[in-house]
Amino acid sequence: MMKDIKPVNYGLEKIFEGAQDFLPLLGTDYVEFYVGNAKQAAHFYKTAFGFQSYAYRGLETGSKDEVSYVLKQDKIRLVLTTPLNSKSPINDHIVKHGDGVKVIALWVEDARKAYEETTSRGAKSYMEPVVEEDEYGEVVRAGIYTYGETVHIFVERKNYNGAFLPGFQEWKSDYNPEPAGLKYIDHMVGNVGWGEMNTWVKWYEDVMGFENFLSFDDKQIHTEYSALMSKVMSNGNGRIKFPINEPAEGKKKSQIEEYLDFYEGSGVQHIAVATDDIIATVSSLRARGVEFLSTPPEEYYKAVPERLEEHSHELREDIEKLKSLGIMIDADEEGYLLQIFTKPVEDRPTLFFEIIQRMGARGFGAGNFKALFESIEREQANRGTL
Ligand code: TYF
Ligand code: FE
Repeated sequence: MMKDIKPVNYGLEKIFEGAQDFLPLLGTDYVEFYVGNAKQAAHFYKTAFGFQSYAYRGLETGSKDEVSYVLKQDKIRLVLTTPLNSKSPINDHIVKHGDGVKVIALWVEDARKAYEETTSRGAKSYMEPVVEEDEYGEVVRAGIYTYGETVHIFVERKNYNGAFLPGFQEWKSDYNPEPAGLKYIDHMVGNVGWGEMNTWVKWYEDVMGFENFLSFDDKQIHTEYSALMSKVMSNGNGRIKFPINEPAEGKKKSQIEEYLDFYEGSGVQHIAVATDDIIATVSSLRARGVEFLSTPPEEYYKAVPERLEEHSHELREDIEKLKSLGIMIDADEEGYLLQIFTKPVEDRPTLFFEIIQRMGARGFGAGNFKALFESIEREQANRGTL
């Protein structure tokens, strides 16, 4: 008998008990990018990834120094912000890092308490609690720094029913490409400098009450040329998962070092977004011009049945179809998962996206690491940065 397995969204049950109760997190509220040209970036995320116009602030709404476009697809909200003049401190971020993620915003019941609990445990303040209000209600936000210049903003929405946040207006557009089936953010990965991974693991434990629920060392994550280490941090209800990577010694330059060189410091490496139909999603994204890493070689697909072991018979999707789209397949004790990675979405080889469909598996595709890193190294070789 075939087990009835469906795409799953973990994070609806407690995965560990304990100290995390000081910082209950309801989910990812939004992800904000600082970019050189938000108008064009918004067009790209609509056209290529199927995001929908949602909210806006700019000159027309009284925002004189910055413009932000908010895009939405199911539970995912992206904010694209650009400066309107040379005075804005956002310029410095863009000069140093290029386009990239500045804010990982977390949805909380009590933003003041989240700020107090984390700063009293050693977090560096980014923004003291502020109450923002308009005719649609009230939002409280506060922020702390994490790795590099990246920040977490705690967002408390007290029955707020305006467009996104006070200061924004609804953004209605005549151009509304079809969504691509992206549902929610599964995880967001940070790259940190040499020897800094455990510092940030401890920071997420001590300051945020997270736990290290999976680890990969350089013995597991390496190719002929390069290596890296990764530890996955999770909050108590599993809704927020942040793997942290650091480079490890190899014969050539690892992708993590390449990122750190081009981002000029630690930052967000990839955003993994979940779909419950990866074949439809990836077909649509490819047709819209999203570029993915090169497809793993023939031997990779030949080895799928042995990699999946007892989960092999659960595979719903046609391997030939997955292969034609370049989608990778891995399994752990609980089920299988399907995943694929885009090329970097800006000219610096920094941030990229992962598309993931979990069919029971809670892991991160460790069985795919070798094929994945070899694909990344083919790109690095083309860029002359391997
Ligand atoms: O998030 C993860 O752990 C997987 C695999 O540089 C991965 O998506 C790990 C490291 C990396 C790229 C992908
Ligand atoms: Fe990932």
